[in-house]
Amino acid sequence: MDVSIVGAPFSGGQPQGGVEMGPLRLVEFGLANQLQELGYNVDYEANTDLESLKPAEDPAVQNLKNPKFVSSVTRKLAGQIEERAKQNKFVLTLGGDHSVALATVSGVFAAYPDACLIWIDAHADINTPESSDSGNIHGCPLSFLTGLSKDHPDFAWVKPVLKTGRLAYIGLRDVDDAEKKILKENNIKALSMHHVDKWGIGKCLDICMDHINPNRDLPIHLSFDVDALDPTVAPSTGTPVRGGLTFREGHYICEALAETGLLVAADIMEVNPALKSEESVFTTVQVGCSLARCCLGEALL
Ligand code: DIR
Ligand code: MN
Ligand code: MN
Ligand code: MN
Repeated sequence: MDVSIVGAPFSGGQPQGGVEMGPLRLVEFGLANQLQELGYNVDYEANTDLESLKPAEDPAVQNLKNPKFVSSVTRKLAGQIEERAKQNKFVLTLGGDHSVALATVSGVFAAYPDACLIWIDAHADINTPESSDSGNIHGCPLSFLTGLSKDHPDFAWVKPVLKTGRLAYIGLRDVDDAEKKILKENNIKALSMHHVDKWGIGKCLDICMDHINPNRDLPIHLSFDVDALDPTVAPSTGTPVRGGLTFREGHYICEALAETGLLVAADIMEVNPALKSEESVFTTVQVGCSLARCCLGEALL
């Protein structure tokens, strides 16, 4: 399989600058060459022109900040991702903040309508415009993608491609009250760090897969927010939360999904090279690259 790396150098879904430098740092670290060494043909679209989509004025609409900028960037990236997925390429999207999942899930599910989504994150990212306290769109993509939010004018283009029964989470530990209600009411498989402690990462992933991919025959999309990892493992990220996944637990998820042979796309999101020390940035970029390689089978014997 060929791999298409799609850079998403974008920070408009949240207030902290720097996360738009994530993709370039991951690529400068050697990610494309590393994947070539695993035997893949690799192409890379850097998308260095996203700033040109920034409107002169972009006031909050229904409480969401930068709606026009986020919408036009994610809409553009969704088209690129769909095109590559339809060419049977493994699409590896590098964030950028997690609002970019509006693009990755829209694009991947346009190519694979029966896919399922595994979301690795400290946060549930399923706020509606109404429920979001922050107004940051990186906390909302899943409410649009599942159709739980549907009347925001700037996101009318986002189709409800994701059934709630095809979504599962691992790593949660900072979930808003309104999001807890949404997860419960929609019966979404949501495993927190408590479940990882209780059952171990292997059983947690099996439980998720039994729910969203019971016959192990559906394509899988992984969206990995590096803040799912413990801040000691991935310090340079915008909203770190203590008590996260270990280095091995994070890698296990990627390795086990690669092992299924069903993984068709992965997102490595929220690497912010402007935060913390240069050593922290190195650690975070290094782990981001290593997760991506494991998604593509590096650790399989
Ligand atoms: C919070 C934090 N739930 C929000 N979300 C974050 O802003 O909606 N997501 N940090 O990654
Ligand atoms: Mn996230
Ligand atoms: Mn997060
Ligand atoms: Mn946030």
